Amino acid sequence: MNVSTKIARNTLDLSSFWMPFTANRQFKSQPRLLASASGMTYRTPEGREILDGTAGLWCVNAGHARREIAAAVEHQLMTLDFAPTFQMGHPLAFEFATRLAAVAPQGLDRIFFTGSGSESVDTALKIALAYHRARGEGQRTRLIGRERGYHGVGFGGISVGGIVNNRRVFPQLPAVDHLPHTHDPSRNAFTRGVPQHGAELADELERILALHGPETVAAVIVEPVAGSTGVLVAPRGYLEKLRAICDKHGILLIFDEVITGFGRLGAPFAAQYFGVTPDLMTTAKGLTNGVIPMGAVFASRAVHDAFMKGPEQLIELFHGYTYSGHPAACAAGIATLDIYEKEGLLTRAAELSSVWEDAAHGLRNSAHVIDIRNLGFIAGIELEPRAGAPGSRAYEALVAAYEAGLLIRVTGDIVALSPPLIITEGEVARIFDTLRQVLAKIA
Ligand code: PXG
Repeated sequence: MNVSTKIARNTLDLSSFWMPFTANRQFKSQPRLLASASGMTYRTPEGREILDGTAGLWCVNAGHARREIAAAVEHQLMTLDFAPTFQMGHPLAFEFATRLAAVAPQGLDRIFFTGSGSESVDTALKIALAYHRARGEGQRTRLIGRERGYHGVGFGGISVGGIVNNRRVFPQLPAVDHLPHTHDPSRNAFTRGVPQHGAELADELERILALHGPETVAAVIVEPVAGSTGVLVAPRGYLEKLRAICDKHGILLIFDEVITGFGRLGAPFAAQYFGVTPDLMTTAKGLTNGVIPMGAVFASRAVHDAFMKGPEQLIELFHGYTYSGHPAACAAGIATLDIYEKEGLLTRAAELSSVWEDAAHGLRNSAHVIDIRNLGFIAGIELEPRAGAPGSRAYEALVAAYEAGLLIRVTGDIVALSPPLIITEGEVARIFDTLRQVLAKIA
């Protein structure tokens, strides 16, 4: 047992760490700690096993403690720990980009590295604006997001995002509008996989474009499956319609694949799953199996090549991060891709998705459940909110699940599940059996 697993809860000072997206005082009065992890399983400091139903935060797609990744990172740190990528280069960044281009949706083979999903989103929005400027259409300054969208916490991301609590306190980019969200329980409740109803909601884009003038719009950004706001799957035909409307008006389409990328739906990316190719795609999380922070924006040749004009000694895009293409992150990413390829993980969710789907929908008659949604290795289980106390029931489910040995995520009164892609059929059953018992126990 290593040092961290020996730290008992009551000997640890919790006061200095200001925790992100957490009710700090509530947490610190009743902490839930994870001290080590391997494969599908976390362990608490006391050594209790917690089955990882969420791949950490939708990121540990190849499972925990992968020796190959750790070895690659250690080797890289002792070979080249850091090197700038501004006006300099190191081999691994080029190698990783080439490897990513090979699994990318057709044509999205120009890769810009970032440090996180939020940075990927802000990078993609800036590339879209600069792309139009480079083509002599600098009047295209407007960005369109969607209600209930989550695109991280940068000022760009919260502006195009559609989560009210993430927006209300902070100033927004000035020229942004939002599509309506696609969640329609009156027609789509308990849908297995892609919902049948709602493609017509994409037509709202035409209305928004008519209002602002389509020639003022730079880009539309959506998640193919909204994760953070509770597993909202794009309805059948919806993404195709967005693609067609963007093409008609010369607007770039951005898919935010921070969650759906790297095998979550049973294809390498949602673009391939849905058969719709965006112009820009944002990723992070599963890019490095979550173990070293990194993001990447995939751009089409057309977008990239629009910048490669003018005098060759001039910087084409005034944007980048100290950690763009960090050597240790590239090493982790290449080792992660090796695992994904060797173990077939980028398509494994397709093989087991019916097992996952049946198990998820097996909760249909469980206590409090008012909707179940799923795609690939994602499930959303919506609970009836308590009158006057929205979110309290799901929060209690989170606490009870942790006590019962299962890690879940909750958002509002929705339970979200997204296990590592290495999950076995037995572990799928365990997740939903445990959750059924948890739901039966809470009021
Ligand atoms: N876009 C999408 C679609 C995301 O889901 C981000 C951007 C931002 O990524 P970073 O790396 O900056 O956090 C995300 C992040 C949850 C949860 O429980 C989801 C995210 C992060 C934390 C929790 O739903 N997604």
